[in-house]
Amino acid sequence: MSNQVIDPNVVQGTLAVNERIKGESKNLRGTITEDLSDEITGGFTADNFQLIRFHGMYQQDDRDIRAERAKQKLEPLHNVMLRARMPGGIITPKQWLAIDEFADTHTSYGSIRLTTRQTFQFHGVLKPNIKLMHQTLNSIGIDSIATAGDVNRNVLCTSNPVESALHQQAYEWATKISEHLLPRTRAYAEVWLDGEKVEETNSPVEPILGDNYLPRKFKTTVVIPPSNDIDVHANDLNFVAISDGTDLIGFNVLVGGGLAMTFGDKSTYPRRADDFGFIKLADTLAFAEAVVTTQRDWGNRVNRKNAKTKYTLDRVGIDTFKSEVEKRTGIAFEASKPYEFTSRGDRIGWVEGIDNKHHLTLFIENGRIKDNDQGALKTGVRKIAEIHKGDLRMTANQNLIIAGVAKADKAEIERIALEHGLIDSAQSNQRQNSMACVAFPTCPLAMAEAERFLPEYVTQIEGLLGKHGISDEHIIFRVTGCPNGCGRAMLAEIGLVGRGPDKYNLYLGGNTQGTRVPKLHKENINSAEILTIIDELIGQWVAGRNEAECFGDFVIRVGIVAEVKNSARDFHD
Ligand code: SRM
Ligand code: SF4
Repeated sequence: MSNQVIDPNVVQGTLAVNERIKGESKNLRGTITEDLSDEITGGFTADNFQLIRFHGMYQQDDRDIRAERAKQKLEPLHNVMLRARMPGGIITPKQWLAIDEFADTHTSYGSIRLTTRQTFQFHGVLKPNIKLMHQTLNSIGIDSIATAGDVNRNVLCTSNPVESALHQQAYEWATKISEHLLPRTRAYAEVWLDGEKVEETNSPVEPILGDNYLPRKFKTTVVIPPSNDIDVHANDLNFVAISDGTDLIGFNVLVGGGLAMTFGDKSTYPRRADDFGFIKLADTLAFAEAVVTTQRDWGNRVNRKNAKTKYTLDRVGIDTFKSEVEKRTGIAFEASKPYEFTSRGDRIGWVEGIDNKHHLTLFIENGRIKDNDQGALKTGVRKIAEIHKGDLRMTANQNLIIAGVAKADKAEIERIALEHGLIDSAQSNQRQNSMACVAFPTCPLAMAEAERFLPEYVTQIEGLLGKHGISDEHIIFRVTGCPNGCGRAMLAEIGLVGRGPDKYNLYLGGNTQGTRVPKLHKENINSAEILTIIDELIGQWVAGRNEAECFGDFVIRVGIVAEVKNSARDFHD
């Protein structure tokens, strides 16, 4: 009889295919190098299709031309999307100029796409240019290690440049956490940077992530209240900055947020993160590691749809998970310190920091930086980068901050921004508080349009706000092209989730602080039907709201949708 001890917190069963792929990958090397020199296909084969994700890339093709190529008996025009690692989203002007040039010369879309996780993506890089891309990035101090795959992803940090001292400290922790949780394998350097092949003799190679890496993707933030601009409840692990007024003294730790679901599978749901308690600053890395290793050991490796930390917490119980983290650190959580979130959006326009520097937040619709008929945004940002002496900051709302501008340089930067359509005083609050994921044509999982659909649709919502006499107000409105939730519609006051061409589920009832998951109101309806519903609801809100009551609070108070209090129990009710 076997005397193996079965851990009751581990799901038993046949392991998911990805577990074999990771286990056999020689710590993420696979046969990527061999695939790179295969000129017969523009794509990556079998396991390597998954493994390149751990190096920050996804294989894609342009879905607008997929059917046409199939008719011509051609394989899809394979290319890769790259996502850079940028803890806290900070990039220097010199780095910006280099990525701007690469986007022009080596990507099929000629754009830089700012993401909802404070970094940028290149879309449409062909196989012969992939190595050059990594080497170009490396030459300016940027990599794309672990921005995708079953690892800890890009670590977010509140963009706030105003309270510069506190931001600097929080940013340093975001960077330290990112570095601490990175894979230790040298696979990235070997495959992309022609790094020397060194036998990895340590066993395990990955002391924190484990040689099978994590059961699923893992997301971490450092947030500075009262701004919740990085949306903590979308993330597995959050460090809420607590200060004594001047300096950071520690963090409240929130665990188990996440927004994805699968239509028709009630065991999946968007979920808020739970409050575990306060930790001292010096213990931050120990706690980050303990949460990650607990999820590593207890996360579901049988069913990837139930593999994220949010499901582990609901399966084993919050108290069990929390005690395990305390056991692994040898330190108990203290009672949480009080804090409050009051906003989520970026402050578009100029603000002055306590360091007397000026900061200009540019609203970039859907994060797409490109020159086209509507404006020369890309040229404008490049011209600013050519003269700017501070840094640039990508926000988790897909916007860009020109940070640290001296008073004497303000006028010239503003002139360039105005000239290139980067500042538009006619832009409504509604537009500035609306967001969509990428979806078509690059995302292989998209069921409905999102990024290409949003601008015109927001114009129609602006019309409705005008009709009801509240043009200056806004409702947090977000669209995602499928239920994976990349545009964070599952934390919006009005969220649209794509089901098929011009078909969406309509969710209502998130709030302005980002602390509530919305609830399904109507299923599988088209955008015109949704507009009629929104029109009627805005009318009711204007007529019946309490003072300063946001749209999401109103629809719950008057019973249009029920409040989601505990996702596992009541999201699908
Ligand atoms: Fe995402 C997959 C784009 C933020 C949940 N996401 C994808 C892929 C890579 C499609 C794929 O797997 O082939 C999309 C590529 C589209 C393209 O062409 O660029 C994609 N996700 C994005 C971005 C670019 C959306 C954007 O408009 O900015 C965001 C990049 C973030 C980054 O820089 O790392 C992005 N994704 C998110 C978020 C929001 C967040 O993290 O704040 C979520 C919801 C939060 C969460 O994780 O619960 C999110 N993406 C997903 C999921 C569902 C994960 C799950 O728990 O099941 C997938 C699919 C998957 O992993 O299987 C996915
Ligand atoms: Fe693609 Fe869906 Fe994510 Fe949108 S939400 S980018 S459609 S995976």
